[in-house]
Amino acid sequence: GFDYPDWINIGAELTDNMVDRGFGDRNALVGNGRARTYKELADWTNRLAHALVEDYDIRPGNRVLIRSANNPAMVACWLAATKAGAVVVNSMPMLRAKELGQIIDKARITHALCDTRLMDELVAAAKDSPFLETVVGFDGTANHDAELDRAALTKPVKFDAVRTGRDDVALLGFTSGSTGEPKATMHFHRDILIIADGYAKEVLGVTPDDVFVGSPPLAFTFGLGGLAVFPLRFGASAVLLENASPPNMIEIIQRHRATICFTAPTAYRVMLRAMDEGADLSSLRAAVSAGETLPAPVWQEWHDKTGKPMLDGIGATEMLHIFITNRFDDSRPGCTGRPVGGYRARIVGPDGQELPRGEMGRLAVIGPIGCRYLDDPRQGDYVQNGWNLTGDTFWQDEDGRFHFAARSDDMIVSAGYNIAGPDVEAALLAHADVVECAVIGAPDPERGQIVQAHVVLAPGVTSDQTMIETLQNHVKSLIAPYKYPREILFPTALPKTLTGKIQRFRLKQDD
Ligand code: 3SK
Repeated sequence: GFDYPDWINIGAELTDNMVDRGFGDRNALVGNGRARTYKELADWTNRLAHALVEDYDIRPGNRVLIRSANNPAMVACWLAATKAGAVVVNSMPMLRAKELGQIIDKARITHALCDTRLMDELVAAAKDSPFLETVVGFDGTANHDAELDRAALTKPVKFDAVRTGRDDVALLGFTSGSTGEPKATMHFHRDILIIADGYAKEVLGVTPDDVFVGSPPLAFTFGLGGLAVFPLRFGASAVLLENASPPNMIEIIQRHRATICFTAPTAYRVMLRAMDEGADLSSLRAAVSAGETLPAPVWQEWHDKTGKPMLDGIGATEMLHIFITNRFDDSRPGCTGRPVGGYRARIVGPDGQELPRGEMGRLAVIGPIGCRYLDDPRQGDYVQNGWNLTGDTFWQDEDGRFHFAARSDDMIVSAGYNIAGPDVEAALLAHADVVECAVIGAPDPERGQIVQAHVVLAPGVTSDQTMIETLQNHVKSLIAPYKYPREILFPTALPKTLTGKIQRFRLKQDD
């Protein structure tokens, strides 16, 4: 089991305590052209925490939204707000006012810390919010030249972190459900330590010499774990990229001799092609793949080229991080592996009964971290008899390894992004020329799935390439651009039940 003191504050745990343990002079975070040691990170977050409390009146339990791309300032704001006892919601820079508004209202956000380059959409969302009182800008570049940075400048470098209980909520991780209604998952201070002392220690064996790199946003708990919690828990370092395109990651892996990479299969494919062109990725000792299923040929080619297995894993925002994974000495193509220490997993049928080995069913998992939705009736769907019922269909082989079969619900997983089809439909329907539409995930060799829209146009409107581009741009202007439909088809009608419900499964079958 995991045995922690009654009082822990994860903000202090990952900074001041690391200095006390002798890591002060080692690099913690690298980004935007600058490296910060653990001592610098501790001082920075303490100054920020003073400013948050003294100048912006943040109190324990306040819900604080952070809006930023991946950079050291975002991590510093997260740790500082946590030191001040806040419950933090990290959010992605691509979200627009409508999506931010949903999060703000659901989590009753009172304060927002925002990279000044990303203010517009947040200010628009704040206008409509009855909860959000204070929006403070910080400088996500290395210049420290924004309101919050100036307030922090003159503050002391020591701060007594709020004495939070190990099972006080520290973090709200947002996930969009298949209905498009976002859900907030609550996570305790101790949960954040458990993902490091469980998965990262047991599976990755992180040492202070490790250098982490990767693409998932810190707003996604996959990224927060892999690019902030895991390195900081073990005195290692992370290189944070605002633009983590595969070519940028390849350049950074070579320049910093990165040892552990967290990304999705699409990026590993590009890395394999880059190796053909001479890229030297030999410093990587762990290639972690999650967020979408890892195709067996990618695993195989990686193994052939590097002599090392890839570590495919499955996690969930509900469970905070990865709970089933391959190991360095037990990894196979087309297989997700075995539960992380402390977790049990099984395959269940429609009534929750355990299915025999080899049969496909819903993946259920139980362990030290479980799903706790904030004020959401869907809690009872996800947790039944103590088991967390993920939305994924798996099967278990005779040796006990788990194998992914399909997503069970309507979520589209494209290049590591979870996209709720109904969100895209709502955006399309806001266009005057769209009469009705249905959005599905269509198989795609590069991205796993792509967003495919079936759109019935108003009479007389021409269904040509210009219309496709018009609708794509329209969606990008309303919701986060990564959700736009890469493929748009123009049927004259949609398949429907007698009661008028659109039959999306029939569109999937037609694919
Ligand atoms: O597999 C996922 O989608 C996931 C979600 C949250 C945290 C970690 C992972 C791998």
